Amino acid sequence: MAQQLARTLRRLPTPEALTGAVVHGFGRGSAQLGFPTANLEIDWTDGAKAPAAQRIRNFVDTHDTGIYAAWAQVADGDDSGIYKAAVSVGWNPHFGDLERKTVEAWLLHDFAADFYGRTLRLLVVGYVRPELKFDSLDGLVAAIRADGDFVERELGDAPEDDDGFFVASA
Ligand code: ADP
Ligand code: RBF
Ligand code: MG
Repeated sequence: MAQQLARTLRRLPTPEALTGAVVHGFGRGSAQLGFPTANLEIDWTDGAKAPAAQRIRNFVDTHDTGIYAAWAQVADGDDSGIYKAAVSVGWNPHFGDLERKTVEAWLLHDFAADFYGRTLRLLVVGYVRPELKFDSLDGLVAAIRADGDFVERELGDAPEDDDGFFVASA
């Protein structure tokens, strides 16, 4: 059932460049689902913020919740490669216990180590599908795997218009 989920890549008018710290979530990604997701720090306070924090807030406040396709880089980590990522934005309705939206990126790459506290750069290029509640955990797991396959297939070899957003690798 989950595999029949309709996916299209709806390109954003201009890619969204998001830069923020990787924070801890519920620890559910790897443990329960088998997919680690790097959760982006979001500043929920009102008032003035640094430009990067403001950009993340604007993104979650104005964009549809759902699954997005992105390019991603842990610029200050041991592995600063630029990789494709399937990004979940919203409420994780399958679990239904979030008090705030999250932005979580599953980078389609095997990292040798965790990168909590590092800076994640996300260039969000398109919308894939809405977030859903599934009949079972297996349904959600199958959908996430298929999202990864979809993003892997739909994005090219390298970001086309990153405008110098990604930091050059050493
Ligand atoms: P949490 O709920 O704390 O986000 P997860 O189980 O989702 O826990 O694991 C996420 C962490 O795993 C990330 O913050 C990152 O440090 C690490 N990680 C390792 N490989 C990846 C990857 N390919 N994509 C995303 N995060 C990864
Ligand atoms: N959570 C949902 O509740 N419904 C979804 O449809 C959903 N799709 C996801 C797709 C991808 C590619 C990723 C990485 C996550 C998705 N999630 C979804 C979020 C998932 O519940 C969350 O990453 C884990 O709970 C760990 O925080
Ligand atoms: Mg996570």
